[in-house]
Amino acid sequence: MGRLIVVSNRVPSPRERTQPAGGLAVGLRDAMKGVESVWFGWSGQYSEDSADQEPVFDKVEGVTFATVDLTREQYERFYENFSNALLWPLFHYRIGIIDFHREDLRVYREVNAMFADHLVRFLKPDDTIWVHDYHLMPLGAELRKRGVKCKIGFFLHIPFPPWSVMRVLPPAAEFLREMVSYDLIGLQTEEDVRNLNECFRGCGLDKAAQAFPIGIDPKEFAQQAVDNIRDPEVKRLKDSLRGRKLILGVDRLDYSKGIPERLRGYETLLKRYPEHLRGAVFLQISPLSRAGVSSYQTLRRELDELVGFINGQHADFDWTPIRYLTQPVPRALLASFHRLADVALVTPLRDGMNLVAKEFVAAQDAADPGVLVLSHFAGAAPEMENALLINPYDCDDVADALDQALTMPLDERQKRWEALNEEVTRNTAAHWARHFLEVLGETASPS
Ligand code: GDG
Repeated sequence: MGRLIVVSNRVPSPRERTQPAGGLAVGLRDAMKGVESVWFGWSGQYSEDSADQEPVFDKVEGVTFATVDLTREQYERFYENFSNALLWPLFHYRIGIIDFHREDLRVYREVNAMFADHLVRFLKPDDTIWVHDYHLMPLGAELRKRGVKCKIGFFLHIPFPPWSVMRVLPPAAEFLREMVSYDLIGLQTEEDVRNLNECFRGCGLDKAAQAFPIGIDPKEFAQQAVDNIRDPEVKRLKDSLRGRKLILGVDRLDYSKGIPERLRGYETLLKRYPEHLRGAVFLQISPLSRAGVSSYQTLRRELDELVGFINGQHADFDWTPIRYLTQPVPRALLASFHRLADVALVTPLRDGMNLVAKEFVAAQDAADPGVLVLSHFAGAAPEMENALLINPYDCDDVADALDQALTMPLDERQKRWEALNEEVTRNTAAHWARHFLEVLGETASPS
């Protein structure tokens, strides 16, 4: 068997290489075990001239990490502008906030070509290449242009929009034509598959994608949740609740996650179900993300105002309804916070999968599990029908589900949790990676 070459925009930092954090890194590392593998991508560093550089190779526990730098201009135009201020909102159905500039497209293509130039120098004929995410959609075509005949698979971690939305992207048809170069295209859900297949048809292309819903490493997360439950920091959170129920929200500060909608839903609960006033605390952990992109700065200001407004309206002198953090919480503590929580509130307006929903389930205590309130628009929703599924655009729907969650009897909580946990345990990150690679291996060899 040849080598596995994983390509993603960011590769794990030197510290994360020995301690992979999060489902994706853990799942990929599992798939890389026992196979000679290389993980190629951006170093996270800048240099003046990215074309004239040699990749840095670093072998850790059998995986070779190969990284290259970007220039500041590439970081801004390829990563911040084209990837995060255009493709991200577009693929999350937010046409109203996209920002297209031809110069950004030029640099997006330049970085994909630069990645391909570096890769061809160390690729071997029997390598299998696995490209990840929206930053690198044209990479397969760039590799083919350079004569690469290896199997190349692509997995998109975010949703794929329908043709009526996708065609807003000026180079949509070009991108779709280029995606045909991949031997296998994996998406998160059946809905995404329908959308991409419709886009292919819209452009007269004969190609089809497949769904590979991503999972987490539930054992590892559950273990962290149990191991750290007596940590002094976790105890501090527990003591601070003084018997009140804990509603938890955890998301990068991103407009796709529906955080303002969630806050309005919680405020509606306080207004319509006043018995929960002082009876619960809502902890929202939202580490800052993509702070250089203006739509993220706007969201941050909106949240600052909304949290202040709701707390001002409803707080008492010894009770604050919302605790809001924009710093990240260490993963080990986060796992135990999930275990302490009575309710997880996961309300994306659109999300590829949403691993937080799965992490919450994995972290629960089977004897006294919490309740998951989950948006229909998370990619995880079709697998998690035993959650309380809500429409985040309807604050009354969110409030009703919160009330139901906060008052749900133990036997119903257990029944729902057991079904959810079975699903989370069945479809792990390791299973996801192995399955994708298996199907890629079975595709007909490129001619
Ligand atoms: C993309 C897609 C898809 C969050 N806050 C903290 C923290 N986190 C961790 C969570 C979870 C991860 O970050 C977030 O994963 P999600 O899946 O929820 O969302 P995205 O970052 O948008 O990921 C998504 C995913 O790719 C995988 O395919 O599911 O749809 O958008 O693991 O726990 N971790 C720590 N501190 C925090 O404060 N340590």
